[in-house]
Amino acid sequence: MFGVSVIIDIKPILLYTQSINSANWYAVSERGEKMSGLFITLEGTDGAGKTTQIKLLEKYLKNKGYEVICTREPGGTDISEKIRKLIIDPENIEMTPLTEALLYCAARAQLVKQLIIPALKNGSIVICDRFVDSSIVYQGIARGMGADMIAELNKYATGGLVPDITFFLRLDSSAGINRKKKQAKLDRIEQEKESFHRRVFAGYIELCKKEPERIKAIDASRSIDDIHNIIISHTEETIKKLSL
Ligand code: ATM
Repeated sequence: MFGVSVIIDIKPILLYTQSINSANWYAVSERGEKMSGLFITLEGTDGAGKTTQIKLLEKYLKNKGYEVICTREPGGTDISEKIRKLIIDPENIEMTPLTEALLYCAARAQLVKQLIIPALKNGSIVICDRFVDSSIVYQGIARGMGADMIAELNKYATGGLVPDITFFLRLDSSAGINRKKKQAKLDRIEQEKESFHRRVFAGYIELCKKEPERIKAIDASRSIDDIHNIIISHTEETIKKLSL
């Protein structure tokens, strides 16, 4: 149904996919099989409103007759949800940055293999709350592990899968965390100092500049309806552009 872009660091696969149709890039599995779904991710600092927008987009696309699968990171499968608990547990204060980065990768590897790739092969639209970009900004930039190293690690975890569209809900980091603080007990990552969340925000801005084609930044202080309309218009545009 759709063309899906993917960056895979294996040249023969890229050549193979390009030769199928030189006008479009197709998502391919690790073995180079073509996929026909659409992969959308939402990113942002905590409290930016991703969950609300995912629900609205899901409803909109389902009403249009698309098969839609919503998932989240870390999580989305039984195994990945168990890993999530381990990562965000406030008691795990001894967790090293490398352990944390690898656990996010492990949860992601399971989700990609078990749920995302099969759904994309099936022609579904997959909407994922966070993906590799989160690791690049939280672990790579805010924790200081290095964006390139984290990106490289994640290529192994995902087989090189890259979303077709990423919506970055841009909300100043302290505003987001303040919203969260009013809600409930904070998890291990939310408990990080304000300077950490500021680095996350700056990391996202950097990433947006690096990949303006894929990442669409939206001012998250706008109304829910405004944001939803921007998201659906961009999604429709991408569906049209990539449709086969
Ligand atoms: P959610 O609150 O969006 O479900 O994500 C859990 C936390 O994990 C979130 N914390 N805050 N603030 C962001 C963080 N996270 C990473 O640090 N790296 C990642 O790769 C992902 C997917 C999430």
